[in-house]
Amino acid sequence: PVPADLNFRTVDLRGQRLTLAGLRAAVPRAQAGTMADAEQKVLDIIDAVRSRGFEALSELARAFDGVEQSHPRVPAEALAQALAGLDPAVRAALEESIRRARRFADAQRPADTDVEFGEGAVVSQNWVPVARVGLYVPGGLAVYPSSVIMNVVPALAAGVESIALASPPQKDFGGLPHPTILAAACLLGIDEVYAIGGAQAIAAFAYGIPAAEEKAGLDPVDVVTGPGNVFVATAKRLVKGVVGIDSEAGTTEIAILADATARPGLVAADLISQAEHDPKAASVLITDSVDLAAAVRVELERQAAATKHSARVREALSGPQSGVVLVDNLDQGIAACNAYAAEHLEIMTADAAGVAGRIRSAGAIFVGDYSPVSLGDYCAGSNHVLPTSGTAAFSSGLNVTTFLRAIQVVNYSRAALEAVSGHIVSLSGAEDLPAHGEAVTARFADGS
Ligand code: HSO
Ligand code: ZN
Repeated sequence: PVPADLNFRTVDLRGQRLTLAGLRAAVPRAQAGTMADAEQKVLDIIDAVRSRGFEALSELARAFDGVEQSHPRVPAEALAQALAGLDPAVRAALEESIRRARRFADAQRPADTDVEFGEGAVVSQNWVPVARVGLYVPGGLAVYPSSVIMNVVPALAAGVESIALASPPQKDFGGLPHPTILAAACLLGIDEVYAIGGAQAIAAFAYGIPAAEEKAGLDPVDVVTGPGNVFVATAKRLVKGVVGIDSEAGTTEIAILADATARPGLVAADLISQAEHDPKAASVLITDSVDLAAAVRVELERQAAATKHSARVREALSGPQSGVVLVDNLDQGIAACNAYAAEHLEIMTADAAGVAGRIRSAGAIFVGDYSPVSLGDYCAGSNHVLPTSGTAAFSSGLNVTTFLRAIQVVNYSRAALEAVSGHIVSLSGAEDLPAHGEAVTARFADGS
């Protein structure tokens, strides 16, 4: 049900000295129940895909996407055709986005390190890409060719050799993913693309699908990444451990920390830009200015009424996950932002860069009036697959290291081992694991 009026709630924290936990509870956030609610449905989907492979995928495509599907692999011709038919302006935009993302991803590659503890005592750390990844690109309420770039570019920069992509089948496009998604994949040289949506795509990547009759199988991957709705985020959480995942990139969130100097029309436009993704999207304004809050409210009413996806936007802004948080001053505002750990945090204050430097938790930070989240969504060079629902407190946005492992390599000479052999024997004795020590002393025994 779409609310008749916009109901952007107010949370007044002024005069309260809240602890981190208190702040976390006070700032609006989607009820923790959302994922638990999705969990049983997602478990059923994962089970079905694991046990019945292609048969389950085609049933799910019929039920969720309304398409008939005998095999989800997108034919090579369809990829080439989509690129040939791509609007030149969109192609130019995708190309610029790719260039920037690539430069930033290349710059993120960590260097291998060697440490020499003495002559002939060398330990190294080598960054090695995973062998195969499965990248998910959403396509429910909107289609996301930009997410193809955000997933694929860091994987390529990491040196991953086998890359598979999945995106939901679209009824209007003959059961294939949206043509702009196929075109973006083709631009990036990705040819293994599947028309599989939601949790079933994550399950297919994690467990693989065995070849059946004449149907080619889908090899399991090592890492699954990509943004998605609550079902995709829940599925990733459930397969974690079987495969690696990036952060939990669920329903979009924007928080804006603004003071009296902020421009209300821009604050409202940015809150609405992310509310447009999903009726469950979160748009939070944190401010020490009652006047700004009032002016933003007026702008939200005006702009939300006029925008294309008005119903969705109004529902998102009116949900319990959205609202304005009033704080005493910027210090309290910064504390609230750090507690909330937004996926996207915009700073619209005097000295925005100084304030941004004091933020400790956010998926990505957008500094000043000319760095809106939309810039990061499409063309900043940064990644838009970012941790949501507070997981920015311990995880990072998608980047090159998502696809790398750090392997430690130990290479000691005889003399270097001998120099520490006494310590090893002492510690192996202390742990009552004498065979550990004997493995070392055996190397120095007579005749060895
Ligand atoms: N804001 C979304 C990404 C996106 N926006 C794609 C538009 N297209 C999650 O960060
Ligand atoms: Zn967006």
